[in-house]
Order: sequence, then structure tokens, then C-alpha cells
Amino acid sequence: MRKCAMMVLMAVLLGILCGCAAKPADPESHAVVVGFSQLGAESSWRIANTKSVEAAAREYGFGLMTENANQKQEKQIDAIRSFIAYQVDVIVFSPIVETGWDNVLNEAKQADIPVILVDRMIASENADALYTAYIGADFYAEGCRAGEYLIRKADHDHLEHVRIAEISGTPDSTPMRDRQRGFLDTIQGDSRFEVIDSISGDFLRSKGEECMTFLLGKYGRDGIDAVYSHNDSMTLGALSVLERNGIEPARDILLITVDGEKEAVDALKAGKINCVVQCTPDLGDEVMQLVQDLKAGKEIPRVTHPKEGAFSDLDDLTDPSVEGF
Ligand code: GZL
Repeated sequence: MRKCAMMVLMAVLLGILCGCAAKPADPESHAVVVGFSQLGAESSWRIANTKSVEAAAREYGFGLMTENANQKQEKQIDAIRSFIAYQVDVIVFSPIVETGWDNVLNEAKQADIPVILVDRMIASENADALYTAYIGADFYAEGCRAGEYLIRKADHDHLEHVRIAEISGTPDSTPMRDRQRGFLDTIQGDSRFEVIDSISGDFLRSKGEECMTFLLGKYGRDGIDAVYSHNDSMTLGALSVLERNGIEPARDILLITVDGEKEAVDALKAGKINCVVQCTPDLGDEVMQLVQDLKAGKEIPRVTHPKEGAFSDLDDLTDPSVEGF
């Protein structure tokens, strides 16, 4: 019997008490049970990522207990505690922000449950001891690709002064920090570029609209030459505001975005976005392969980055590889 009845009852009761009742997988029918703490459903990327992990667990025949925290760190902490109580085999976890995880991850360590970070990293003095592997994008490289595109565009269009407004992602999250750092490091020293503002849209489409409205109000339609937005959801929100104000997106104001969802790539092909930097949500297969190798006692890579690129209006957009998720 995989788990004693009392253990299962305790896990469920604990889950109910902390408001995040874990849906116990049927322990009898799965040799491996994975606890998956997903941070939310804030964007198309996140929804696609959740689907990828859940589909892969089915394909590998693993039991999966998914808890969605709806953007609340405390709910992720509760979910991880319920996974520990249930004694899952592996915890898979996408931390909404980088800090505040030491206690609960130490509890997982004490319970001898390995933690695989998906999509986002943690920051801690002893981070190395708190997780077994990380699989997700190299966000710094994504930021660099956004900056490299802007340099190419300025060269191509002979732009002499580009005033850039940044719409950033969730504060203290890995993609927000590193997409910003990579972009700024790439354009720094080039006197053509001036970052005039940076405000957070929290990766939400609605806040992307709010940010663009605020920026137009503050700088006017002629005071901004380019917007660098950390994800498609915010970009698509900003784009709708530009159009409502009679501003031609990608012409009057350049738009550079990250993720690569279908709606954004379609907007690129329609000439309404200038550059889409890819960030794949399809991490499920690699995650479950890591779980399988871990359970088989194999060495697993500490860091796995998926292969990613970028599409832009300076490339051949008829190429069949130019597609969104
Ligand atoms: C990136 C991921 C980000 C996406 C957003 O890997 O963490 O979170 O870029 C999502 O769309 O909200």
C-alpha cells in the first residue's frame, strides 16, 4: 500500500485546512506521484505551460497533483506543504517570485523530496541545496535578443534617437529581472537609445493596457519611439490602446515582445508588432524525463534551457518556422 490511509487522510485534511486541498492521485495506480505547484493562469504562456506539464505526466504514466496558486506565493507554500504531507515522489514548482522559499524548501529537503524548478528560479544564500534541477528559459538571453533586434532595426532604418518605454513583468520574478538586465546590457553604450521609463504590467493583458495608457498620458504619442514589453499578454493590451488612439503600432511606435504566442506572431505577420522573442511554454516532456531519470537514480542536469530564438519584421516571415504556440 503506497500510503497508509492515515497519511492520505492527513494530507487531505491539511489541504482543506490550508484551503488548498490537494486532489490525491490514486496512489495505487501510479508508481510515481508528482506534486506540481503552478503559480497562476495570468497569461496564455502560463496556461500553455500547465497543459504541457499535465499532458506529459499522462504520457509518462505519472500521478500528478496540480495546485494553481492564482498569483499568491502563500498558496504555493501551502501547496508544497500538502505535497510533503502526502509524500509525493518529486515536487515540480514554478516560483512566482525568487525569494521567500527557504523554509518550505528546507521542509521538502528534510522530507527527502527532490524539487525541480520549472520556468522560474529562486534566490537564496543556500539556493543550491534547495532544489535538484532547473528547467526553463535563459531569460537574460531573451533580453539580449530583444536588444539585438532594436540595434538591427536602428541600423536598418537609420534611427538616430530611440526613446524606449519598458513594460516589465512581475517584480522580483526571474523573467522580469533577467529580460530587463539582458536588454539593458545589450543596448547600453549605444547613444541612439534612451530608456525613458519602466513600469510593471505584472504579465497581465489588462495591466499592459493600463501601462500604455499611462505612458501615452505622460509622454504623449510623439514622446515614445519604442516599447519593450516582457510578455505578449501585456504587449497585446498595449497594442489595443495604441490602435484606439489612432497610433499605428510597429510604425509610429515600435513594439518588441517576448513569449511567442500565436496572437502575437499573427500580429507580427500583420505588421503590428516588430519583434517577437520566443519563450517556449512546452517544458512538460523535459520535466517528466527529469523526474523519470531522477527516480531511476540517474544523474540529471542541474540546468536545462530549451532552444529559443526570435522572429522580426527584418526576417522572412513566410518561413514555416515562424509560428506561435
Ligand atoms: C516566462 C514566464 C512568464 C511569461 C509570461 O517563462 O515565467 O510568465 O513570459 C508568464 O507570459 O506570465
